[in-house]
Amino acid sequence: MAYKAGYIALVGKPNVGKSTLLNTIVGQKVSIVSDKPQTTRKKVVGIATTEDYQIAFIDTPGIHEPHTKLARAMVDQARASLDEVDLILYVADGSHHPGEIDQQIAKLIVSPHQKTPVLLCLNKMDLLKAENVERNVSAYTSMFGTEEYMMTTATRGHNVDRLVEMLVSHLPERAPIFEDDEFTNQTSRFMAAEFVREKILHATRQEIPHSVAVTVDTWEEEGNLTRIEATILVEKASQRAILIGKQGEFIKTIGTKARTEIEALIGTRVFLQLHIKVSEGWRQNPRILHELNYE
Ligand SMILES: Nc1nc2c(ncn2[C@@H]2O[C@H](COP(=O)(O)OP(=O)(O)OP(=O)(O)O)[C@@H](O)[C@H]2O)c(=O)[nH]1
Ligand SMILES: [Mg+2]
Repeated sequence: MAYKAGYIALVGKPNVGKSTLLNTIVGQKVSIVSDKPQTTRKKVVGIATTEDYQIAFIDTPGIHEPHTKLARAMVDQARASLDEVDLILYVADGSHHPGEIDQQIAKLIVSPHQKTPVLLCLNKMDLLKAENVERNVSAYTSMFGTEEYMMTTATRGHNVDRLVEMLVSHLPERAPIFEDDEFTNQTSRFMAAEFVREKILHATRQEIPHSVAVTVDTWEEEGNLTRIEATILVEKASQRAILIGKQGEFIKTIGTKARTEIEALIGTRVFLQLHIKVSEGWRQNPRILHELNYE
C-alpha cells in the first residue's frame, strides 16, 4: 500500500483533551496538559511516524470567548490552522452534550468556505453515562455534519489506535514530510519553558494559571550539563509571593519537577535557575506578547 502522510489540526473547546490525545499518539510529551482551561497557548506540531503513515498533528489552543489580547491571539492561532491542513479533527468532551461554543465552532468549520474534511473525536468516554451515548453522539455528528467519529479515553489510550486508523484512511497518499525520528517542530528551549509553565499550572489555582508566562533567558551547554535561566512572568506582587512560597519552597519544588522533565527531554544534566518578575497587565501588552511570540 502507498505511504500516507499529512497534516491534521486538533480543534475544540479548552480542556477537552486535545493535548493529551496528541501526546498519546506521538508517544512523547510534546504539548503540556493540565486541568486548567487554556493550557495550550501556541499551536504545536507533534509528529507520529510509522512504516505506513506519517501524521503531523497541529495542536491548537482551545477555542473560547476571548477576553484579553492573549486569548484573542490564541483563538486566532487555532482558526488560522484550519486552512493549512488535510483534515480537521474536532475533539469534544463526549460526556457532555454540545453547547453554545461547540455550535459557534461548528459554524466556523462547517461552512461552504471551509473545504477541509472534518472528523470527530468524542473524548472522555470514561465519564460518559450509558444513557447519554446515543443522544450525545447524534448531537455532535449532526452539528458537525459527519458520521465519522470515534469515542476515546485519551488518558488511558482507549480507542486511540482505532482513532488513528480512521484518520489515516482519510489522509492523502504522499511521501513522508519529516524525518522519521522527528517528533515535534518545537525547540528544546520552548519545550523547557512550557514544562516550567505546566508545573506551575499543576500547583496553582484561581487566577494564577492564566497570569503566568515563562521565558528562557540563557541556555548554556557545558559537556553533560546544561545551564538554563528562565523567568516566570506574573501580573501581581501577590502572585509572585505565592510562587515563591514559604522560604522559597514553592518555586523550588516547581524547579525540581521541571528540571527532571527537561533532563529527560535533552539527555544531559540540567541546572535550572528560575526568576520571577511582576509585569502588570502583560496579557494586554502587545510588546510583551510579541516578545513571548504569542501573536
Ligand atoms: N477523565 C478523562 N480526563 C481526560 C481525558 N483526556 C484528557 N483528560 C483530562 O482533561 C484535562 C485537560 O486535558 P488537556 O489535554 O490539557 O486538554 P486540551 O484540550 O489540550 O486543553 P487546552 O490546551 O486548554 O485547550 C486534563 O486534566 C486531562 O488529564 C479522558 O479521556 N478522560
Ligand atoms: Mg492543550
